[in-house]
Amino acid sequence: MMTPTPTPKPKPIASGHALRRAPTRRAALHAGLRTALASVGTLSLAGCDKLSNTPAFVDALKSAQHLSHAAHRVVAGRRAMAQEFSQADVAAHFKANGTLVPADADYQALMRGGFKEWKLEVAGLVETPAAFTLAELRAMPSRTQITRHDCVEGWSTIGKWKGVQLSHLLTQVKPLANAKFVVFRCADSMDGPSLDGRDSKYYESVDLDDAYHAQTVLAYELNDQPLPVNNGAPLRARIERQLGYKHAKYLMRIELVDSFAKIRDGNGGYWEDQGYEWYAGI
Ligand SMILES: Nc1nc2c(c(=O)[nH]1)N[C@H]1C(S)=C(S)[C@@H](COP(=O)(O)O)O[C@H]1N2
Ligand SMILES: [Mo]
Repeated sequence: MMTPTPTPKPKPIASGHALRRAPTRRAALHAGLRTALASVGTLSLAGCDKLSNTPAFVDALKSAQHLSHAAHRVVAGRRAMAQEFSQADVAAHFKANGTLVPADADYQALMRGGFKEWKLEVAGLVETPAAFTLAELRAMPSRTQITRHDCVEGWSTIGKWKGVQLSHLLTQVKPLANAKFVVFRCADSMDGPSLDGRDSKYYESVDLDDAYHAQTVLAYELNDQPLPVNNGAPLRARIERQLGYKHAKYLMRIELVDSFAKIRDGNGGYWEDQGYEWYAGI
């Protein structure tokens, strides 16, 4: 059976919140590229010009996100693996993007302390909420994988990640029967430290298929080194079957929820609230 997916709700950037900052260059770039990518997808179907003139066909294109989510489920199944590469494919330098060093005071303090005081909270719809130190996470069974990171801005980098499978943590905290999504809460504010008092921290979410997927790891190493701050230290998510913006860096808390309708603008992620697709399948 298909899991229910949130309806994609494209909407204008920066709508609603009078004090919200103007769209950044990055937001515009991300949005522009998505439009470009979408039209490439449409072009490959342009031969079917009779079809493409019918309103039903246009509607079908509009629901492409839904189809791609469904197709992943039906054709590939929940266990389909993202491609893994060999050591020789690993790029000399893994590009960093988005926040490079969170300016937030609480993160800065943790960073100065070498993340010894940092803990990952796991809470929400679980039987036994817990918090894990980095040392505790490192002592758990680990998975190492060499994968290609694809950013919506049009670049890719192959890197080697080591971390604990999210499924391992979930098994420990025991999600309740009504839990449907995992929400990742990050340390970095996207609008500078609380411009208007509104929470602007980066966040993301996945469904339980991706949460329990073998390649979904919370990574503390990149290319055999402790995860650099630029790439999300001390811990970042790897969601290998989806685009770069799903891979939340600077993890602070993980919440099991039954819906993200009441979280921030209700679209399941920072970029999703700016109009991106929630399901960013590659
Ligand atoms: N917390 C946080 N996570 C984030 C981002 C961010 O700005 N903040 N940017 C996202 C985007 S758009 C990409 S492409 C990747 C970049 O990861 P990297 O810096 O390791 O290349 O992180 C994603 N996760
Ligand atoms: Mo990205």
